Amino acid sequence: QEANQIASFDAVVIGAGFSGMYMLYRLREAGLSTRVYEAADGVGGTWYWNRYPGARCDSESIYYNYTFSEELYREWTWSSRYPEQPEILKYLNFVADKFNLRTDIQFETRVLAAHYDEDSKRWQISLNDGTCVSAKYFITGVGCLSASNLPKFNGLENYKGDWYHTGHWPHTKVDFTGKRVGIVGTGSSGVQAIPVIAAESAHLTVFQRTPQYSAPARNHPYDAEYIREAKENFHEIKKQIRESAGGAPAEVPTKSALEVTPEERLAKFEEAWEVGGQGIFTSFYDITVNPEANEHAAEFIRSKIRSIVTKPDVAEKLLPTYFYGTKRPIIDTDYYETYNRDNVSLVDVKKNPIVEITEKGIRTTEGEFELDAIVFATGFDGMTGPLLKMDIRGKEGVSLKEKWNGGENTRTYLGVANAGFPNFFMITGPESPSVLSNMPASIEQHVEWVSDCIEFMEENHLETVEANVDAEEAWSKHCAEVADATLFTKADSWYTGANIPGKTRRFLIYLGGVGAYRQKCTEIAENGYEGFTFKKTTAPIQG
Ligand code: NA7
Repeated sequence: QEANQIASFDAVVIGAGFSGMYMLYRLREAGLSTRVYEAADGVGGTWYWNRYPGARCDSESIYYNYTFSEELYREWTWSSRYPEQPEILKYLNFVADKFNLRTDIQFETRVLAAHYDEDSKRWQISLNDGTCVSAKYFITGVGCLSASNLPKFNGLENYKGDWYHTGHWPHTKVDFTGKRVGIVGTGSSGVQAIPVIAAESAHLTVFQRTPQYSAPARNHPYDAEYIREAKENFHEIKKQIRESAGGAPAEVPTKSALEVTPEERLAKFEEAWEVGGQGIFTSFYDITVNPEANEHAAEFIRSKIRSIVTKPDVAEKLLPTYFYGTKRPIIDTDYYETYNRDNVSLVDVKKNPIVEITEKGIRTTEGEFELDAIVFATGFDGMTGPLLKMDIRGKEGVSLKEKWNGGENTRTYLGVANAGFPNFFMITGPESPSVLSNMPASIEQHVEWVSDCIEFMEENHLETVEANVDAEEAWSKHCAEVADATLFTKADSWYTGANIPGKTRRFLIYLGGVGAYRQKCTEIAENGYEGFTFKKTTAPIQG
């Protein structure tokens, strides 16, 4: 036991977002003493930090919530199809209040390290206040997109204006009225923020490296009848969420984009465009696997950009060329339309890269742009970033970083466990469906699987569980094979790690679908947790 150890728990969970909150709820139900550590001063995770103008969800709200409690589902009412960040944060606070979760969450506390002690068979968890706690089970609910990426631009320290990162937005209102603002990055965050900042600021300069495909969200308030029906159909919705490929009810495409007539194809794309949301992505089953099918969807969106953006030279700069959908497909509210405003200009930083940040603004090879404020919408070190920010060490003192060998060898068993790391579980870790699904659906599945496994261990007086090396290798290989059959691996995106200089390129998301993945995990548990090794308690059994 370490000198500064102040407490011991059955389980320690990191993060009080969707994952950590539900994990706490389940472990409490199972009678385990549990402590959640959260760096922020409130619950919400992603929805606590990402407060930038225009931040909203791009999964439909009636599916983007918990389904473990029918009472909760009936008590909460979403205002619109794609609610804004404050409403989602309010929902998560509502959940924390309803289930009285805060009493077991320690806020403003960051976990720096977690080391497995082979003698006591417990995790020693070090906190940023210099203390340490121990736990039998160590569970991360740190999300896939919580380690923000601020590229190393020369001279940022000299900049006299204000600068922000979308993933760590201040909690006080940022007022861009009358200001010349620059925004770097046109991923989902940039595309959501650009129209809102453009409307508020004197001038907005967008620094774009890769043009993006985006489709209209067509967000709208829900009417009472729609909400009533959703609540009435709770059980059916829950079943569909759990069995679907993407974690939300959706029409399953049965046709190839190449087997229909050009008129039929166009009609299908037009319909998806009118309905709004991610419909083009799922309009035909081969959009993300067949380059020719993909090109039809890509060209459809390019034709929309040409028709929306009135200045042909600007429209030309906005035309994407990569395989549609292989970077996260974006949905927007007036994104392309914003380039028709007189106070918005677009700078192509692939052609004219950013050289440095100066005292007054951003200098590209084209010249200096004077700016009163800069917004970095430059994304995250996805999937592995949040886990590798901590010093997690398993057996023989081997760290996760060493095991994964800088990304060369990132492998997990089912995205939930790691060989060499007993009693350590990751919620939506690398090689689970995670970010290519409706997140709350994937989170609930993982949390339930992990808490079932823990309950199984407690009932059977088992001391440790650990993934087997061969099971892990087979899962990792399977993940890669599924991904290699698609076009996803070809894009420079945070999906592949290509957005972080020096990061090994690997596709760390399981693409077999949420329903199939759930079935696989359930089967594994039913077969006595195939691929895992349990060890019995050697010490006298207590209580
Ligand atoms: P993304 O999708 O990773 O977008 C980041 C953007 O920043 C993207 O346009 C990048 O261009 C750009 N970027 C990154 N580094 C640079 C540098 N050095 N210079 C210029 N431009 C740069 O992050 P988001 O926050 O928008 O979205 C993340 C996820 O959150 C999203 O997918 C949803 O799942 C929710 P690039 O395309 O790499 O050329």
